[in-house]
Amino acid sequence: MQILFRNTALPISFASHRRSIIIALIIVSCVCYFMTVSPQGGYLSSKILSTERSIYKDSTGVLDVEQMDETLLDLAPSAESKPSHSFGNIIPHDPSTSHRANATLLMLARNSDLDGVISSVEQLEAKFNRKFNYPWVFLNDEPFSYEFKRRVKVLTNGDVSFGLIPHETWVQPPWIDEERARRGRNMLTQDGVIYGDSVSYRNMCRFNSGFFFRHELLTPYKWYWRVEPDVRFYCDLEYDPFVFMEDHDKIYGFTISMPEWESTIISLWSVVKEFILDHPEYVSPNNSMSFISDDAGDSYNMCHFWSNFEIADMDFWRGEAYTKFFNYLENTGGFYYERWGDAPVHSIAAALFTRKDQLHFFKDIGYKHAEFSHCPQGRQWREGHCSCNPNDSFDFAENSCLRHFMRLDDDWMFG
Ligand SMILES: Nc1nc2c(ncn2[C@@H]2O[C@H](COP(=O)(O)OP(=O)(O)OP(=O)(O)O)[C@@H](O)[C@H]2O)c(=O)[nH]1
Ligand SMILES: *[C@@H]1O[C@H](CO)[C@@H](O)[C@H](O)[C@H]1NC(C)=O
Ligand SMILES: *[C@@H]1O[C@H](CO)[C@@H](O)[C@H](O)[C@H]1NC(C)=O
Ligand SMILES: *[C@@H]1O[C@H](CO)[C@@H](O)[C@H](O)[C@H]1NC(C)=O
Ligand SMILES: [Mg+2]
Repeated sequence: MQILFRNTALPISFASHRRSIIIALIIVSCVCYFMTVSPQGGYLSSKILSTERSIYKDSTGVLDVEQMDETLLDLAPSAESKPSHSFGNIIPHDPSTSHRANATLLMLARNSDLDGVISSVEQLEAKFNRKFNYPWVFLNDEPFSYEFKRRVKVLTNGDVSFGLIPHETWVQPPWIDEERARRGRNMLTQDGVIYGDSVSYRNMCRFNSGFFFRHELLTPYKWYWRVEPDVRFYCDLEYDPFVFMEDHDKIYGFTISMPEWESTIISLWSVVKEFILDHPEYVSPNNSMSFISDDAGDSYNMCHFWSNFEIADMDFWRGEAYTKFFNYLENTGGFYYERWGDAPVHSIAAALFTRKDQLHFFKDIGYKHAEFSHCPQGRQWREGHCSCNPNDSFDFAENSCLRHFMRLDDDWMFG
């Protein structure tokens, strides 16, 4: 099953070999169509289709299983779930199946995260991706073990790739003054800040801030959904959030927002302000400054989108504004001298360099990371069959930044 849904497009080099096959398949499809105009509907049609599939395969003997299944799926991409009439159309017009976004699911993980990885993938597959079959990309600063790949690949029908992170985009750069970095780590450790003394956590934050979207396994894609080990997805998602983002001209989607530990980003805001002064041209006239500042940009209020969940447009990170912004931050060494997180870095950029209507609160996606969750309310909770307690949602917490996001609506226009 691993390979069945891998490609929906015919590779051009196979096209001529397949012409006669396609003609034969059109005939098969027509036969299916007439056979399935029957009271039993879709279930019967898929049974017949799979029978036809194997008959056809036996009678040609030249195609391997992978090619065969891809070809059939081109013509009937939703054989299991859609009513029979779609088979008569050859190219189905159902909008839920005919358009897929240029998107991937993404997880950074260690081999030792395997149990948590399986748990997260299992849930996202069951709640969403079983119907959409988006590919997964897993990245690691060390090679994934055979066992890791074997256990993860089996969880999805989508394509799965496992990538190694280039050394120079992961480790502390040689120009960083290690003595100064060590003083910074000691200071945070004394303050009792989580991961205060961790270099690998800093590597991770810097990689997620400036490099993941340039990894060769991600450059083929525009959209990503970031997933972490050991998160929870509470609700069924019946629509495609990537297509939603595309159709509504969105750039960045989140579920939970909260304040950052101030001591991890002591100098970040002053660097941001310098950047804005140097490059006012990148700041959107309809920015979300009031999400990240309570005094019109003088100081940072620490609010950020919690980046362990992100559905976003990598072309924004790859664009001129963010590229210059990241390089500006990188050159200060703040990722190592302090402990700048990818969450405030992403959030500040998304708030300043996009229009506020390009940020999206996925209030219908029930999600939990560590001890914080977002649970949909009312109709969305019922229709999503959500397993979370709607009363237990970080949205209502004193230190949630959701009200800062909501007040963007009040400023002017829409959110
Ligand atoms: N390959 C690799 N992945 C890492 C490393 N450190 C963190 N990650 C991954 O980066 C993401 C964030 O790391 P976490 O340790 O979960 O950090 P966090 O979410 O801020 O903190 P928690 O509340 O502990 O989850 C997760 O997907 C981790 O699996 C590392 O050293 N190597
Ligand atoms: C997907 O998006 C990436 C990044 O924008 C782009 O380079 C690539 O050509 C796109 N692929 C398709 C099939 O549109
Ligand atoms: C900003 O919002 C205003 C008010 O809705 C709108 O008229 C204007 O076109 C927007 N500007 C940009 C650059 O999007
Ligand atoms: C949620 O809170 C309300 C009011 O406090 C209470 O009446 C209700 O029973 C709670 N629901 C659940 C599912 O806990
Ligand atoms: Mg985590």
